[in-house]
Amino acid sequence: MTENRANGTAPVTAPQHSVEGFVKEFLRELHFGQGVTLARASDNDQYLALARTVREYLMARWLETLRRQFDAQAKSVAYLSAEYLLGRQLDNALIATDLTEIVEEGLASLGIDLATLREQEVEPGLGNGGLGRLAACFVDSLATMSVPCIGYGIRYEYGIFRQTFVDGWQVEQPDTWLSLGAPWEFPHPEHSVPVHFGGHTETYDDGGVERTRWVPAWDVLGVPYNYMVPGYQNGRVNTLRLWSARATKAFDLQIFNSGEYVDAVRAQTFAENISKVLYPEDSTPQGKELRLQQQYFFVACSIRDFVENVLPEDFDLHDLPERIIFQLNDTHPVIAVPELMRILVDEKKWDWDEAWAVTQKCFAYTCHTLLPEALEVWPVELLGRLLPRHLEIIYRINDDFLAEVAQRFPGDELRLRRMSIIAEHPERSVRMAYLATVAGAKVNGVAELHSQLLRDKVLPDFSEYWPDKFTNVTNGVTPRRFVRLANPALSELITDAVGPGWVTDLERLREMEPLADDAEFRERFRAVKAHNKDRLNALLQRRDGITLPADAMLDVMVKRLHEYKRQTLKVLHIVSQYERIVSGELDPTSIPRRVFAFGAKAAPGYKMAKQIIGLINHVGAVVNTDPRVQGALTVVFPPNYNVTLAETLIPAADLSEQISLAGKEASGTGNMKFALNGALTIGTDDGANVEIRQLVGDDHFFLFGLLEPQVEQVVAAGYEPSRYYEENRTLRRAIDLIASGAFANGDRKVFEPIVSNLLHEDRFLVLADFQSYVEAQERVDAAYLDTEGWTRSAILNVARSGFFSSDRSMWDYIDRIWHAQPVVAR
Ligand code: 7GP
Repeated sequence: MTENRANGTAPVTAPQHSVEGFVKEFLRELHFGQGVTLARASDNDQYLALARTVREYLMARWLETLRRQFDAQAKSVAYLSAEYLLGRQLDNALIATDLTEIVEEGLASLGIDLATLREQEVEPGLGNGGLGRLAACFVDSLATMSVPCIGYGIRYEYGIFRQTFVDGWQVEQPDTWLSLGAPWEFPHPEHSVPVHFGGHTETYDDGGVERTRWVPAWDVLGVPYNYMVPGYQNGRVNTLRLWSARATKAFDLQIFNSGEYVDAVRAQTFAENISKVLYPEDSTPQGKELRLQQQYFFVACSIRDFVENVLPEDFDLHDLPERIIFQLNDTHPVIAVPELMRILVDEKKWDWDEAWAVTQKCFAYTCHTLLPEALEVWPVELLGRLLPRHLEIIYRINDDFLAEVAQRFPGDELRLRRMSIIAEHPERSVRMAYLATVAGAKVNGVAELHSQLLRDKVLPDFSEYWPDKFTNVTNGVTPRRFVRLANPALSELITDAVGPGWVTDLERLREMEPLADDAEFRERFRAVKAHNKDRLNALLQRRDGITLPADAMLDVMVKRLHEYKRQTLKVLHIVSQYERIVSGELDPTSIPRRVFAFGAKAAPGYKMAKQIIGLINHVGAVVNTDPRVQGALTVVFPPNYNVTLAETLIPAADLSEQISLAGKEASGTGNMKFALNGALTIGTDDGANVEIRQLVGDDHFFLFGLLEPQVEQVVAAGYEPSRYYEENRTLRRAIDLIASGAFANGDRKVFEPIVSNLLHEDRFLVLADFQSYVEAQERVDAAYLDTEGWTRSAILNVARSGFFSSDRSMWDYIDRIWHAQPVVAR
């Protein structure tokens, strides 16, 4: 019996929703939970007691939600994701329960400042970037929409590294997010699940039927940790279940018995390594064995958990597709496909075809990339060693599939080779995206352009073979965290204008449109921006000792550091403005003062990305202190960009930089957060920028750069970046300045790799787009000088971006892929 089956017990009631009720509970938690008196409590004690108090308010709803979902026998979404970039939990729980004011007042009555306690929380950074944050937005939306969902993932002991700068260069520190206590998690070791690895397979006679069984060599335990996913003020709380690896008893006993105490303890560490650390690569996976162990570990636990603990005991698995859809968040969980087949065929002893028919209905696959190097492949040697039975199953899936293709396209050998799940070169390996496509009921991209390119360029044979399998669901972001929580001042203004309903029905922002023409409203909107800039300034001073200049345009580029995202293009623009100022060509008082804010982590092994971080910081050090600039340009790069920083940075932004090479950014979700918070976008025709521009209108968006088909042509014609260098004087002078060592105390070698890459390779066409970018930035400057016009555009960006709510994304998934339904009150 698990908590999922809880029913028929006495009702659980939440503490009283009042200041007195809260204070009573809070003191009880402090005294009996933390074991301290108020007088002796540290900030951390107070924070932990507060977190536990707030979660008490959610507990009754959680139990009630589980009971209702169980009773309704409703279809659930099992979101399988190796990453969840959640952000801090406290504030989200407070807005979901509508407790913020009560808590503020209650704490104040005890002489405690809520803001101080908020700062104690270390966000669970269990993701790298867009993919992980999207998963967090999706589970938030499903809870708010009352749709049954379990988010399954890994409880990494160390999340994404903490970034520091030493002399401007990135240095990684471990993220010890659990070290001061983890008040939001509920471990359930009694529901641990064993997971097996290695060994071999053998066949045996099962009453005249030949069957296969897997004889694994070692195993670990998956311990579930449950987290609450509260819906917004709707009385629902869904579950996020993250798995942590532990050594099994059998594992260490064996060695203990042999008297090897030290080896036994070491073996335990070996098992627990599986959930130790998040791989910090984003969009360029490393084919590391531990990563495959992580992937299999969490999906094996999750499927077992759903089948054995969530479903009723007597459930007939033939009906599985009516009760579950496993949504594969990129290819990381795809090993779930052969795992379900193994359970049905080897353990439940079903026929292959019967099992395959059910399996195909239980999975759907979302692709999040267009970069060929980001498509996961696993060497057959590795997969076979770690999961021998799964490899056999994959071979069989592939054989059956290719036989089918051969029937439809007789004699088309090349096609078979192209479509095979097994690649032969450069080494024999399993193409996980192909496996996901063959097994999935649906395959989707994450923005219109991306889904189209996915069909036409990444999986063309498959989309020809199964045209109906492919669909699009444009990404979205949760308005709870990214507007309501992150931008209270704007939220108040919006609520004044359209009422409170927008938080769960974001299209209602449209009703604000006429107010763009109201001078008084524009004044209030500007006051909100100014307030948010003050708030950012205060945070950066506290956090990093950075002071922002007053009255400057805030131009922001925050996202992972990747060459395709083209942070280098923005640096070149900054350097060229600087060069033009110091050479006397540009009068610094003739342009609006700008702060160029960056936030970006580089994968620790990605050398070029780390170089670019060094360059940004070194350019900043020179530009910010050169008196000739007269404060017209300021570069700031606060380290360790994360969800928490985003929540203060994005609401303050005037300009959002979305400047990837067309055809490379699958969607982007930062772009949506900025538009919703009233920043204008300068961007290429890429990912969801395309849809943002269509919705907000060309007049309120600064478009530049080659279009995707043009990129193809330029590359096909033999792209020569040096030609742009030679022909464009501004560009040449900017690059020369970097090459001269001006940003490295005269040392020409420091940034030589960047310069030479730009001049001789430039895979992402930075130089080709430079001129167009500079011209768009000139339009930005001119537009910003027209204060009223700019504000009008900013308001229209907010009013027209309701489409980008992740609630809408969820309805699209439900409609096109999942066919699940909300469970409403009985
Ligand atoms: C990202 C994409 O780069 C971004 O464009 C998209 O908005 C986001 O997913 C959510 O769909 N991809 C990743 O973060 C990632 O790790 C692995 O992709 C293939």
